[in-house]
Amino acid sequence: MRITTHFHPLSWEKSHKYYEGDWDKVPDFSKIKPVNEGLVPVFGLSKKKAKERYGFEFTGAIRIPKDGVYALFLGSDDGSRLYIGDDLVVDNDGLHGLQEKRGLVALAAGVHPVRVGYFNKTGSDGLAVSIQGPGLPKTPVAEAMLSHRK
Ligand SMILES: [Ca+2]
Repeated sequence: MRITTHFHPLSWEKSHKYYEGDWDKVPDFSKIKPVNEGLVPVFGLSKKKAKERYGFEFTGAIRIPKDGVYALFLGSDDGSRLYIGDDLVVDNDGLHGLQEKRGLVALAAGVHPVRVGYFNKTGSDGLAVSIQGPGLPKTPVAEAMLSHRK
């Protein structure tokens, strides 16, 4: 656990890249050509084109209200991974039905880069990202907490 350094929010876009493929784990999306990409308001699967064998990578910036230890929750079917900066904070990877994993990270007040990788192989799908921290009951990460380039 460490305090992630601040970065300039205007250098980041809140976006998604959509992929199609057959994976058993979240792949290295940087090595795969996306089918589609664009801005999205929140983490979610609304931009999917297929029901199975697809994935997303979401990037953006999350606004942290005050210094403290935060819990990040990642619920998914199938696998997902959440990074703050370069740190893997929640690892919910692999083939499984809907399940939630939690990770703890100490964060300074301010804006931090966040990245979520997700895939669904077959059957049902789902993705939910939540946060809990000092004075902040567990809540889905809302559009107001996420930044993108103006
Ligand atoms: Ca599935």
